[in-house]
Amino acid sequence: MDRRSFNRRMLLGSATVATTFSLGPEAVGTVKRAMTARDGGGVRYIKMFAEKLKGGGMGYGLARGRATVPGPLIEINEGDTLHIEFENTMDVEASLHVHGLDYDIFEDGTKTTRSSVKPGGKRTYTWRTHRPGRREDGTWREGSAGYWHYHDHVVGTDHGTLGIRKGLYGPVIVRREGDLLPDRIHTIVFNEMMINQMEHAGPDLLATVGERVEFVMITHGDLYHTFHLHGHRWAHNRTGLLTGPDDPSQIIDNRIVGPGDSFGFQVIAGEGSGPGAWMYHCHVQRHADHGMAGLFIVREPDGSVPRYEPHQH
Ligand SMILES: [Cu+2]
Repeated sequence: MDRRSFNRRMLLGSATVATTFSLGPEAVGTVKRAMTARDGGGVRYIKMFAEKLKGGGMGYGLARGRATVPGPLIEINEGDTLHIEFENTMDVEASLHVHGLDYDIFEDGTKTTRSSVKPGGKRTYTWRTHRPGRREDGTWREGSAGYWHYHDHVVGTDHGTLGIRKGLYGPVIVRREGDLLPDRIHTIVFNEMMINQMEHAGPDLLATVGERVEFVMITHGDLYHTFHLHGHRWAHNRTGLLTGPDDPSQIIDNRIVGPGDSFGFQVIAGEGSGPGAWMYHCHVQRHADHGMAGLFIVREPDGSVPRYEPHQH
């Protein structure tokens, strides 16, 4: 197959061609099945460190000296319990506060519940999750599955305002059994006028055409924004995916987001639109003009990205 026909067929979204690409010619004719999340119910242990970064920032990391902004992705399944041994290596009190999950009152990462950690101190936070199900009164109870996030709640003020501004936040994904697993995950955090703590430009996010790419989008700070992605769209529901032909969810490519919000979705990179350096940005014009924009770089299978070439006459 020459490259031109290969790419054209890739762009039509044929699962068979995707299999050809990933497994080789002998797999032609087989159907690629997306991997799905398993049921939870496990108990997991991780370590988390809060650290000062060069340049005055702060970040969370899974090991000493490895802090990043955003902090590390925590990915668990509904039913799982997570114990986090948290160590504060900084010279100011810090904490871990999570959205969306279950935790006891003395685990919420605030000073009022004495669940913050002194400089140089340690403590364990326990986060639990639950599957959806029926309550005893017959009403339906939601499950924990969702695109959530964690952040500091004590640095600077009793609401962690300075900690968040300096980078103490990160993504949490709780998956439901059967949820589709992506080929790659990108986290985008709007924080004041920054994207992932970068001023005047967001990070380049890479993918290869045909990959299932998951975005986790979180907002912090004092401003409201809109998140827009070029050339791709998603469903306005828990997963960002339609469950079938009768799913009434609205399809969108632009979503208003405010402080403390988080959501996520999956796209097939370049589906229907092809490879290219697709822009993502805040659609508040003043914010975009300030530099709240980055590129979702969808490469050809050979790694190249189509460039704009002016026509020669
Ligand atoms: Cu904005």
